[in-house]
Amino acid sequence: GDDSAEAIAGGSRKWFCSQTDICSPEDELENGVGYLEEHFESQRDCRLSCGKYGSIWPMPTGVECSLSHERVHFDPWKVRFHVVAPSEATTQFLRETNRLFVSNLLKECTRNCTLASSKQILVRATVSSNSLVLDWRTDESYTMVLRTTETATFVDIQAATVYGARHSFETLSNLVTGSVSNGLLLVSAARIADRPAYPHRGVLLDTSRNFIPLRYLRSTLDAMAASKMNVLHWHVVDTHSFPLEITRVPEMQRYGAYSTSQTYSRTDAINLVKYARLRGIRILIEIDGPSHAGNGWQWGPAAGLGNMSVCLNQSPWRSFCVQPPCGQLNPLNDHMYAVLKEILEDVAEVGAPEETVHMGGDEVYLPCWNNTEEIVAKMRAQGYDRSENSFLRLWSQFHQRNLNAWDDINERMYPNIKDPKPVIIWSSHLTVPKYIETFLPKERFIIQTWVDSADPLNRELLQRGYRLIISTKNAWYLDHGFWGSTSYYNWRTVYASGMPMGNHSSQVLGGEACMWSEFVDHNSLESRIWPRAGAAAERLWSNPKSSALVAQQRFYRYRERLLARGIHADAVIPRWCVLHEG
Ligand code: CP6
Repeated sequence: GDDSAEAIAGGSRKWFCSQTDICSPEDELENGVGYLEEHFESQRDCRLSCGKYGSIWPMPTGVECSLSHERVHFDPWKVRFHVVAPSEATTQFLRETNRLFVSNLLKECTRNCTLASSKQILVRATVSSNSLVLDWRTDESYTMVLRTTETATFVDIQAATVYGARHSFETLSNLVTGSVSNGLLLVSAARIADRPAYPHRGVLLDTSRNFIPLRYLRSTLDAMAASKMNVLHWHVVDTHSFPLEITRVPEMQRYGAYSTSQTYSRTDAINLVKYARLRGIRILIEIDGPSHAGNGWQWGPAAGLGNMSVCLNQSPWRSFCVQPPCGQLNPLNDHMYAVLKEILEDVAEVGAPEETVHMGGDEVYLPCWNNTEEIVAKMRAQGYDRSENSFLRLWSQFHQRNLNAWDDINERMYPNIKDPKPVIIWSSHLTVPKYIETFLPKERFIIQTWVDSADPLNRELLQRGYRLIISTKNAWYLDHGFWGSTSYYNWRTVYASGMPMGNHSSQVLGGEACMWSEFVDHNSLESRIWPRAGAAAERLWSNPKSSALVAQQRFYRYRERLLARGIHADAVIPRWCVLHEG
């Protein structure tokens, strides 16, 4: 690496390609280590695939990572897969993911991919488990050994599950690190052992404030798959609109959708779950409540069910909620619980058998209940005073009743799953240390926190034994920078946001980058999420110590791959920097 370091330090614009193996342990330089110049069409290609991890994003965790400095011509049409899996279902899964792999790589070829000089790529993927379960316990690890001989390139992949195997295909596609006039270049040898640091690597997508057409949910899943993210937290409904069809309660969508076309049918949702799983992604549906619920719930009085939601459209909204048009479920209306249970039944049917639900719980505004005569009167009749504690009790009973309903549904629908499923709720004043142990058992409630990174809450909840999902609002709220804050929320801010306890707590399940949709719809969705969510993806997959500066060229290449796959990801830096900066 000395020669190339010198060349850069000396400000030379001529690319100098050293013979240094990019993964030798003594090589501390991630950038500025070059390869055989003649393999690359341009200096730029060469620079972008330099470094210990080539252009792999997210960076692998394996100590065994080593890549060759040499490249071979690569033609996606010449890839042959041999799948060794223990069942028909897992074999079928892998065949389908192999097709995705090839079609993604064909998109990388800007010109003709077919090169007479490229050899066959023989990929053997061995999966040992016949389980297709995808949850926080799924083993997503894999190992990959790639070598090139006179006749062919051989890739040997071992994974416990099909999900680990599909991640290895993403890594393999990352080993395509450059182009020549007539096709692509593949690293000629590699040895990688890789597994995620965190089992929950998510994107939250809000489809209530503004409707997001189904094909953009799929494009979000495509980009997540490219980033080895594995949870789409679908914030499908909120107070603004209720686009999701609930077959048991068609009123929800009829009263709540913006229009008949701005809807998701049950079949849409089921197909989306299938689409996601093939990409190694769970779909975790959130039915937010008791706050953030209004439109869709208005039909109660006409049906003789009373007010299931209160405060909707009240004015001035600041007296009733944190964001218009308000709307908060009535915790003393039994019909509301019955309807919610039917909604949860639909949710359970749409999702995978092992999937759980997100119950919301965010931003409950106690003055809403306190300013609603119907609720105050019922509280009085049931012996509640109007102290904060009474309202907190009502609120926690809301979550407890829904948890009981969820347990009921799962026992009936999925009797083979013995462990009760934990549910997720947002951090709030119910989840502060002072109250949480009174209201929410740690075995059943996982807390998704969205406090600023300096807030002690994460540490305090971990000490009390809670499992957490981290969505640091001052870094991982992708709507920031566009409203609510004047700070500059670029990808470096996302990348720099640390995980509590480093990688040392198994109670930290992972995190989510959040795309709230007040000020985004399908017209700008992709560029607002990507590539920034990819910075979170690397935090969650390998949580490297290295800085954004060091990761920058690799991230640039990641963004180019997203573009090739049809994702309209934002620019990372001026192109000039890639051409001229080390
Ligand atoms: N919607 C819901 C939101 C937010 C939350 N829940 C939110 C709050 C503050 C900011 C951004 C988003 N729009 N349902 C909080 C979890 Cl700054």
